[in-house]
Amino acid sequence: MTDLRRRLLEAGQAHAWERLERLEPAAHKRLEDQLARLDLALVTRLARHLRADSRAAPRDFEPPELFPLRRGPALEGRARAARELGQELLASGRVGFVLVAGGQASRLGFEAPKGAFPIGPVSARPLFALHAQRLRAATRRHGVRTPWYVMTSPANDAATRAFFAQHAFFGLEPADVFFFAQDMLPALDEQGRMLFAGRDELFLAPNGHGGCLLGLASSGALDDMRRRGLTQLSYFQVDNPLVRPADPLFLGLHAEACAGMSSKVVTKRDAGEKVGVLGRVDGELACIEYSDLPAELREARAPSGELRFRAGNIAVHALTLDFVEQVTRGELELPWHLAKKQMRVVEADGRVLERTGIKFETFVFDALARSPRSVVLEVERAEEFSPVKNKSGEDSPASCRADLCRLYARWVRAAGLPLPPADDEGIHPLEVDPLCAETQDEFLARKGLRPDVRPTGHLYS
Ligand code: UD2
Repeated sequence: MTDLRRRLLEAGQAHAWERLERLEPAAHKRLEDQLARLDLALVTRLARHLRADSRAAPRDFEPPELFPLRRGPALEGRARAARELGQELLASGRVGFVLVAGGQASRLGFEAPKGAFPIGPVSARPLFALHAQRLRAATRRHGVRTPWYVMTSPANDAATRAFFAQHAFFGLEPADVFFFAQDMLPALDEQGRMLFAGRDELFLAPNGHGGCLLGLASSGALDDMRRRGLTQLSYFQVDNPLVRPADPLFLGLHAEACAGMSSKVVTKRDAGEKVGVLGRVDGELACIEYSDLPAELREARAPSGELRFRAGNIAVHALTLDFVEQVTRGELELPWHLAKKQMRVVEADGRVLERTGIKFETFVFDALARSPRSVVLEVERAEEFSPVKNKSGEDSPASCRADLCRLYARWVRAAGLPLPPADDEGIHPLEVDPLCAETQDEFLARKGLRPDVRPTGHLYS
């Protein structure tokens, strides 16, 4: 008890001790347990960081070197060799898959885990199911297991596990799905004092998707990966149903370059699109988040008229297991990103107030700077990126479903198959199950395809 008091005082959190002393026994025990589990040294560092937060704008920001989408014969030759290498890696069962699904779907106004959101334009399959189909497709194509490491957060962990169980793991082997919850960190007020969500409860917030690196280590996932003989990880986030986690080209380019961490990018839609951009910051590869990119860089144009900084981050990375182990060994402290928010907090006397609080997050792409080598692969947006983020407008369920239908309509047209009637917006309601095909070439190679004609549209599976 006195030890906790001493540690709280040393950490500048005397108010937490005073609150504890005023609580009745059951509540006292609850808060005491929570405080005892806290890494107070980390809280002290966060509070210090708050006082010293003066992230300077990058001095020198250059576009990254890309493995481009439009390739001449030499690069096409490299791409072919890389594809073969990627296929070998997949077929020898060396690749594991990491999904980050810890965030809340609050911008979508959806109460369940975001992965449970129904997105298939014809099948209404949820995001988790579409990702699972892609892993099943990889299993079928390469004849290997596709271990899947799914990061949740304490807020959605139970619901996520229940959703998988309720859907029989979407046809995957339950033994190949490994859930782990990311850590939570206390939110602080502007003076660096911890805030409370209840009289006997700290205000905790997820530590950002950068937390997945430490989470992989602390949950035992890295040990599991070693036991399975994995060497490469394919990282993706839950909100993009077009993501291709088992892409031989990307995995092959990454392995061939002996890179620690690599990324896929698309050309930004416009200067204002809310994606981070990849670039070299004072010589080091980095992703600058949209909210941190100064307006003159955001709007800057190359002589061709294109955006100068257009390499939009689609949050798809390849990482070697060695690299993840190296960055998580000892003290990995990725830079902290602070988010100032109005928070509903509970004072010691029980009053509920709106106060300004600060949440602390780390971002996985900040690990790029630690990777001695890295590949930045440019991909076609229409084929690989259409995230579900907002309730309406851009990057919404409606825009995402329309993007999926447009892509599949191209394949169906190229195959000379009939299209279902278009709706008022000119969209043909169509869906191709990843188990049927993940690219136009695969679709065209399938013989005797016939759609399942449903009231909602045509489904190829
Ligand atoms: C992210 C990128 C942005 C761009 C875009 C592409 C960040 C900060 N920004 O923007 O640069 O690439 O994606 O779609 O990443 N998550 C967790 N735990 C957390 C926080 C997030 O698991 O504590 C997951 C979340 O479930 C989602 C992903 O990380 O799958 C991205 O999080 P976001 O939706 O907050 O990021 P966003 O869309 O602002």
